[in-house]
Amino acid sequence: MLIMGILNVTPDSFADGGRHNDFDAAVARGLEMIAEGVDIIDIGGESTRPGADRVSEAEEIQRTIPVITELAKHGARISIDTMRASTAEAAIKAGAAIINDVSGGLADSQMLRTAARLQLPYIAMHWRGQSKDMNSKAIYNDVVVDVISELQERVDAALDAGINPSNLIIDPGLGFAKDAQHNWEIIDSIDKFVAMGYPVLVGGSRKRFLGGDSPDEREQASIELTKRLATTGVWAVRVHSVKPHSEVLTK
Ligand code: PMM
Repeated sequence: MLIMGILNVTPDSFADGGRHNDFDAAVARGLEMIAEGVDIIDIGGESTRPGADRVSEAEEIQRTIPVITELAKHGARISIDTMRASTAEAAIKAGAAIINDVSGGLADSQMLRTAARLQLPYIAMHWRGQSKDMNSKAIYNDVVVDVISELQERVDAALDAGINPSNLIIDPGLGFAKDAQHNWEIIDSIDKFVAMGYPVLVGGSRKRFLGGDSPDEREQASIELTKRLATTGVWAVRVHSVKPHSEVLTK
């Protein structure tokens, strides 16, 4: 299982916001992750925590592109965490190799076609709407059945847009329009997502459903989750700390 290290270059992300919001600190953290053996560095300039406001395209590009350019020079495999086709394209030009779109192509009508044209891996996450009001959309008949069917719609849209099936990666979107119970039900049935036939990425690290009062208190639960997912056929986990997660994978 691969480790995707989170590098949010945002002043307001829920877990590490404010700590890496300048260029030097972001690059330093990226280099540290490379030294720790990270497989992919996921760089984002727009917070998606519940209730977050959107940032402008210019701001998103200004935050992420210099950091991508610098870390790509050091040989890092980089994904760009963006819902915007324009930002994705700029990031790819700067050296990113994967597009991580939390909206699965729903936020920007140009995204799927852009990803198809760029012929690079594209991560489609399950999403029901912008972070501002996503918590009100956490209503399901059967969360596993519903999320799989909505994710399958995004898979079909991606393939229709010309994305090569070998470039498609799926993600159930833990914490996005889902309450704690929903997230745990998805984790309990993660094999059903794996059975959809595409590599599965899971991003649970330090999210609220893990319990605890602060993101740091959720660290231990995050590591436990990685340990649990390691034997399920999941392709990669998206995590804040790299070393503790790679350690449980090698044990
Ligand atoms: N979660 C966040 C942001 N981007 N991307 C994917 N593919 N999957 C996720 O679960 C995901 C994501 C929110 O967490 P953050 O604020 O720590 O980045």
